[in-house]
Amino acid sequence: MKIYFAGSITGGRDSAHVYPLLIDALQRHGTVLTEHVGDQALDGAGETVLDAEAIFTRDVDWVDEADVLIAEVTTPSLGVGYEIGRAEAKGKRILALFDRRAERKLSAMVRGNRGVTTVQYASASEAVSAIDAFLTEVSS
Ligand code: 6IA
Repeated sequence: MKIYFAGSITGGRDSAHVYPLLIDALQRHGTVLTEHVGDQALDGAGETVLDAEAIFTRDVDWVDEADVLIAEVTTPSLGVGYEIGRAEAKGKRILALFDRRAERKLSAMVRGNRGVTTVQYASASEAVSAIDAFLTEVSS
């Protein structure tokens, strides 16, 4: 299974500490195309090797190639919102994970979207369990 992991970069790295744990869990189910999103050295300036157009083209191709998209949506991100919308338009299964301990409210465009499975977790292990349940269901 090819998995697109989406998480905030330019939107802010406030939730980035949890991304590697989620990526580890995803790697037990398949190939994660976007492991770099969890790179703790990546700051809000994003990748410096590629220009913005190259990043966009590559990421859109990967969304289209992926079987599923898993998005960590606690820190709001234009890029993650775009990727969710594109994955939905392409008929992909989508899981959105939101940390309900955060002092934020999740956008109705995710929360109210029946095309997105949303799980509001209260610990990293709850988020990992949600990933395991979702991907087991998707691949059955
Ligand atoms: O709007 P955001 O940057 O928070 O969007 C994050 C999402 O878009 C992630 O899920 C990535 O897949 C993708 N993305 C956005 N920017 C980048 C990036 N560098 N490098 C890799 N993936 C990205 C941004 C550099 C830019 C300032 C020129």
